Amino acid sequence: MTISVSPYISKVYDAAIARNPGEPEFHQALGEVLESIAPVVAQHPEYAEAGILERLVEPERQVMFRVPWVDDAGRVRVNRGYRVQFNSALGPYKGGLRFHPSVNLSIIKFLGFEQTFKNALTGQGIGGGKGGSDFNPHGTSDGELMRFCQSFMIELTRHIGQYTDVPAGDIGVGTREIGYLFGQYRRLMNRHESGVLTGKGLGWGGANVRTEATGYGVVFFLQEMLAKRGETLEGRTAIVSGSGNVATYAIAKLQQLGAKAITVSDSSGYIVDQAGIDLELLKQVKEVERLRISAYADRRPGAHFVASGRVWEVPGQLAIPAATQNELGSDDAAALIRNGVVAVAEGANMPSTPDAVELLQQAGVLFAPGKAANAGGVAMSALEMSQNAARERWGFEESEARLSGIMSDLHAAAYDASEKYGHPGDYVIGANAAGFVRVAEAMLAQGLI
Ligand code: NDP
Ligand code: 2IT
Repeated sequence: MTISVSPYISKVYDAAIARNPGEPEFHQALGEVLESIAPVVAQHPEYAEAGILERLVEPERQVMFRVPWVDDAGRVRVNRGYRVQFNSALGPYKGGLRFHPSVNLSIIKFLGFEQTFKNALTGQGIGGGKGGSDFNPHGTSDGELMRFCQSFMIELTRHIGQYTDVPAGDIGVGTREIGYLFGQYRRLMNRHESGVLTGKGLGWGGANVRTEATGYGVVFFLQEMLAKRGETLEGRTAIVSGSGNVATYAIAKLQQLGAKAITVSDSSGYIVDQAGIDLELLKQVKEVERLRISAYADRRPGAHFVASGRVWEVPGQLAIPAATQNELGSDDAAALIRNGVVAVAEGANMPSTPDAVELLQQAGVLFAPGKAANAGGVAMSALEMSQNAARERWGFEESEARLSGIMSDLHAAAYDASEKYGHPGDYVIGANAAGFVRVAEAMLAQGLI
């Protein structure tokens, strides 16, 4: 993307950097969004007059708290908990909780900032927020995990509610963790408030297709982008990183639509399986037995595990980074381009560095940023909230059809905005612009908030 940024935008950006020192991921997200909405701000002087950008880059509320718990050896452990409530102009704060040792304020703020525009783009009534902890779920027992979740929720309870803030899962937080969190919330509040958390189990308020929604949504978005160029997924080979919730269900949908994912990864390395990833084995290794990904290769003839190197060096026409932020850099983008990649769709949040995005776009590769491509998860969370409020449960097929419709609308909104603001087919500009306008208009209408 080559666009010029106005002095107003530069001033807001510089002030935000100075006010939030030592937060590189937050700075990166600020830079990406502020740069790409420059054409919108140029057409709307009223946004500058109302100080919309100065307000948008400042979270409405940030909570950090101590989470004490006792491990199986009887030792006291202390983690740090976070909830950053970024923007509630469009609805209750909404966004996941991440449990990973790398979690810090910068990461939670970048995620909450991005979430605000992603959620706006879904067209659902949800604001943006994010939370989590530097707790490491790897190597902890089920009892330790439960005690940690209960302690975390004792504090988080004060800040959330179905009309206030509705957390869900993210890295390290799936249905098991949501269960322990929900149980503790219910106990503390003495009310069965289903809509306070999403990603619940199907037997206790969860929604069909929420588990699958992010991965399925990424592939629906990919399908829409390819269709715009008269192409399909059929017969394509995909390079996928990660091996958690998003990666697993992206691979599942690729298979259903006639494409083949040949890689998965985790923080220990990656798997290449030219026959196509065996989904049942992947789920057995990662979800059921919770092993490292190398166990997949031990049990699958023809597959091999690579402990060093980069998954992006494996040739394929599609790429879906679905692990974590900044996992795809400029060398990786160059390798993908060399190997003939046609499209990259971000399953993770901000997995590609700015240099990598620029290289891919310059090479004419279709590029879907996370806030568009992975928005299916949070969109389905909003539908889980609707079902909870109405005490209803929709069937799997109906839910999947709604998800597919939302991803198609979202693709159209991002594409149309890319055209409207002078960069047709640039989904980074399109997604940021479309999401931003919805939030900015609501903030303007609601006065100085
Ligand atoms: P999971 O915890 O289910 O899986 C995460 C995967 O990424 C694991 O394979 C993990 O490997 C790997 N990973 C995590 N951190 C790192 C790291 N620092 N370096 C290398 N590998 C890493 O998480 P999800 O699948 O839910 O989330 C994946 C991405 O998708 C995240 O960026 C998340 O923010 C984003 N996302 C998730 C949504 C959801 O609904 N779940 C919705 C939208 C976006 P290991 O086990 O070795 O850590
Ligand atoms: O990044 C994300 O959009 C999520 N982790 C899902 C958030 C949600 O509230 O479902």
